[in-house]
Amino acid sequence: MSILGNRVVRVEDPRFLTTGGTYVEDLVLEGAVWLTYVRSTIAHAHIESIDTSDAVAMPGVLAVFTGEDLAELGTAPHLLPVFPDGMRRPFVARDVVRYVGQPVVAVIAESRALGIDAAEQVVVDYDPLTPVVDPEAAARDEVLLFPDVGTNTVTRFESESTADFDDCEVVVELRIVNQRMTGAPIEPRSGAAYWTEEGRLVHYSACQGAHPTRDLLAEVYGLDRTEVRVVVPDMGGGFGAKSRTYPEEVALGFYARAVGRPVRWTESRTENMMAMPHGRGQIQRSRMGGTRDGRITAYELDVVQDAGAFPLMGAFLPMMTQRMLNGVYDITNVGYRSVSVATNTVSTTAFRGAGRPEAAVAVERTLDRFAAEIGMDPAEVRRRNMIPRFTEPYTTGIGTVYDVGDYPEALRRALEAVGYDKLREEQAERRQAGDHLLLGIGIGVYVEITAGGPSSEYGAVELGPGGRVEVRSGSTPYGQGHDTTWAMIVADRTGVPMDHVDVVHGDTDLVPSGGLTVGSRSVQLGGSAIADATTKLVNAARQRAADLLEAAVDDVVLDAETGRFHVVGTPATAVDWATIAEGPGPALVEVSDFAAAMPTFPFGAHVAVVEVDVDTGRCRLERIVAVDDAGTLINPLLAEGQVHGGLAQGIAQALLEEIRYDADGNPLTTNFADYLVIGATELPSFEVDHLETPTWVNELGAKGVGESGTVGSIPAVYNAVIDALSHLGVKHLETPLHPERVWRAAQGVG
Ligand code: MCN
Repeated sequence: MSILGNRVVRVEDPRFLTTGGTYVEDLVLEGAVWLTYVRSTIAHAHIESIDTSDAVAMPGVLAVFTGEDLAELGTAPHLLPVFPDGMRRPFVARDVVRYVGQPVVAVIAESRALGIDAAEQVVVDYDPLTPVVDPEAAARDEVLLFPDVGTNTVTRFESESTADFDDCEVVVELRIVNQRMTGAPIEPRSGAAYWTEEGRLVHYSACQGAHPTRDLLAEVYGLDRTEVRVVVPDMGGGFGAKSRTYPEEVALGFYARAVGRPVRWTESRTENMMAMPHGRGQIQRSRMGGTRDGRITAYELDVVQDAGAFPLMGAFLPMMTQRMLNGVYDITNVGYRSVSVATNTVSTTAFRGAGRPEAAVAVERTLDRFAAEIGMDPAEVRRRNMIPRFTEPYTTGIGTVYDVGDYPEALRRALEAVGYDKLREEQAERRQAGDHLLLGIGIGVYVEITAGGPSSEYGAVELGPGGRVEVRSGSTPYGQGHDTTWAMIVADRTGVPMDHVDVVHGDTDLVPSGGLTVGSRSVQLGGSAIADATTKLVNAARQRAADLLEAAVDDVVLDAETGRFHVVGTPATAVDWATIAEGPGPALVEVSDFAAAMPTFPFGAHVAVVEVDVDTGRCRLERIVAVDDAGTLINPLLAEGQVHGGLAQGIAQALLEEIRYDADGNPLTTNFADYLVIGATELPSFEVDHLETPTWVNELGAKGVGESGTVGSIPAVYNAVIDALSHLGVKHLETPLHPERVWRAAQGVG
């Protein structure tokens, strides 16, 4: 029996739960000194002068650097070549600051405490410029962040056609704000760097991909990739925000060279909230039209994406929103336009779901509005417009090709599990009785795209002494449980017990290549690479077993239950992996750079049940049923864990969390008192179920699951709250649906 598909507990956990992980901050680096940044306190200004003399004079301060000192590094490379060159970010600000939190001065000191004290002695004189914080205002180009570029527009994405609403009987329009969020990883950004005597740069980083960081450092420092070693030790979460190693950290090598010592940096929580790039920040205008009997015939979306001060991944994400525009619906008459604009706020980047939750929110929320307008049950409108089950590639109205899907079944299961009809009855009864606790039921059916970016990943397996197998993976985990997952794949194909499998990742000297752990791509690409390499290892081992058994290789089989090779029909005479490892011949090593033909499209249906107190505006999520399909599951326990985390972050977006700035660009949410990170007390027990529709895109049949929980839950909870208030005439609200906003709507006060 295969181990795949079993609820195997994580092999990582005994270590995490006992001796603890080793994070960048835990590394012992002899002679290391600390980097502290003086950060801009103003959103948009000319730097008139910087006085570092008092800081420099402090005992224990090794050096103080301004942007001028770092001029030789130039500006940070753009993520994408389409971004205007004039919008590149300096490592430390020069002449102009463009967001609160931008590094202005770097202090290198013997201790962290000393660095903080010295940074406070630095005096920066600013001459304020008008800030532009609202992306819709920025799109008007009245205030420019980069006058030389001549526009705040970073990039645009548009569909070839526009939607035609002429024949629609009913048209609804919404303005939807996907507010700024932060990933709030337990471990903030953290890095350390030093130069070896041979001139190699060694850089430790809490980042979502060792190799992309290596390549970035090689580019910035003009080094060959072999001259850079990046190590990602244990890591306390990333949620997309650590998919790029940012200029603050990239410059560590510069400081280390300048002071001739290892330099380390771990930002504070406030710095993390203020200066680690945020997620979302997408304003949408949606328009949906159709017939009074529930057929949707036209749909379009206009997007303004807040890119923040210097464009990063966030500026690109409207492209992902465009690709997922249709959601699960068969609508051919569609249109899409987006503009990504620079504002005087910290940059935006990926955050769990990265452009796909935005698409799901738009279509699911607008569909609910359409259903309300025609007076039809929203579940019924969904059924009438859904793409039917398909197993061959399906091209949507916007032109995206999906792999496999069974959306009607996901919805059917979720509605059945939640007891939809009974809930509707209860809702009607409560309304009739004038209950102050209103019941709301919301549906979010979604399809999302995983491995939507670079489509290949590295994996290698090596047979070692005693029959142990070492896996070398190009993926960098930060909470997903890859060690367990990879060990299961190897165990399944070889019969080698999981505890005889050692997994190596996150070190560019030990693993030659690798990509980012983003877009829920690791299992389908990295897992497939390891599966592929393992199959090759079995074949190579079979040859060696044949020699040892003095048999023809075609007659030798592996019993994957016991991990022993034998001649067909004579299992009593067998050789095990340990014997094969002894040789003769060199160690058996197999490598795979697995490339997928296309991304995969996980899907699901979430149903949320909320109770809204009409007197206080408080929304309590009572239940959430999540039916998710990530194809064949390697480990349902871990996949469920991923869904749980995703649900929490999606629910948080609907109800609680929001990064806010005032009109001058001052961040208002710089700690966990202001930014309401969701906790267990705000969450019910999740009711999760899985469909498993294998994809044909990879041999494992696996799609990604790391972000699905977020994509489905935001619209489900969002729709549930509006549904609770709908009989009071409330048609739409913005998220997060915090008590004041809900109370005002319920009471009809503006
Ligand atoms: N899995 C499975 N079967 C599948 C797919 C996945 O059993 N068909 C399980 C595997 O155990 C695997 C895990 O789910 O280890 C996640 O796999 P996958 O969906 O391939 O996602 P990635 O490993 O590429 O993780 C990336 C994804 C993203 S993009 C974000 S953001 C995210 C997330 O994972 N951030 C996280 N999960 C997180 N979990 C933690 N703890 N912390 C974060 O910051």
